[in-house]
Amino acid sequence: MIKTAFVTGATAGIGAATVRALVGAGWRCVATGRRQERLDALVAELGADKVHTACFDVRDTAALDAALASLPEAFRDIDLLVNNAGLAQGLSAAQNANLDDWQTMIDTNVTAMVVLTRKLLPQLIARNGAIIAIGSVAGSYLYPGGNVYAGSKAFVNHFTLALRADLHGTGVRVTSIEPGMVETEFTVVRTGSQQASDDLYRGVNPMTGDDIAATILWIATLPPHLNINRIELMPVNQDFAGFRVARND
Ligand code: NDP
Ligand code: 8X3
Repeated sequence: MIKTAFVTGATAGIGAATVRALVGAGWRCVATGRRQERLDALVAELGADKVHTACFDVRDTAALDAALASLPEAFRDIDLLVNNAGLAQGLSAAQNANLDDWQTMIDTNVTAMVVLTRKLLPQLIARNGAIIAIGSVAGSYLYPGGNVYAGSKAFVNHFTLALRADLHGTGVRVTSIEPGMVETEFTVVRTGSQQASDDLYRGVNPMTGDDIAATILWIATLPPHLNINRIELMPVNQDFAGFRVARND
């Protein structure tokens, strides 16, 4: 039987790669994001029988409800929710940060993610489905300027693990994927600068959206008795040694 995934943030980076990987393995995907032309390109590439698109802002609950209500029959029964849409905005220290950036990250990474998850849980339970969320190493290892992004990703990591406890006995599998540096549009969005993004990833040999998508596909296709709780990935050239001291003299 063909399975169906609901992938948020499918217009770029990890989400777009995930749709390609899942469709390549025979799945159907509901692909979401705010850029219709990117969604249209996925359909042109992969086929309307494999990809249904829903163009909306995940922070807009009414638009989410409309998108869910208008899913065509072939895409209505969701077996896998990939909670991927998210962003960082800014790298300022907390004391200088822009409050609108903070609100945007909380609304997108936290609030929209829990709302969508809550809405899909009944049918995921009914179908013995699965949830895979893209948290981040930023939720575990802190760095200057991470502040609200780090907090929002710690929330994603922990909320996802907490779901496992509530879903005990339902057969629903839940996984928190926590990547380090993946070269996508993430840093362009965070900084507003392609140059800043190029500078960050230069010489690092960072992970790619395809690397994370392959991990998602692997987890999604494991035997149903097996649950990967959390998985942390980094490029070899990134690590987590981050302690600093400030001296008073
Ligand atoms: P990209 O910027 O390439 O992709 C982000 C995706 O999220 C886009 O498809 C974007 O779609 C979507 N999105 C953002 N805001 C909204 C919104 N309000 N409504 C609907 N869709 C939205 O970044 P990545 O692929 O790297 O990021 C995917 C996830 O991975 C994020 O949650 C990020 O925090 C996480 N992550 C990324 C890492 C990295 O190093 N890149 C590392 C660890 C985690 P659109 O703009 O069209 O709406
Ligand atoms: C982003 C991961 O390592 O670029 O979630 O901060 S990192």
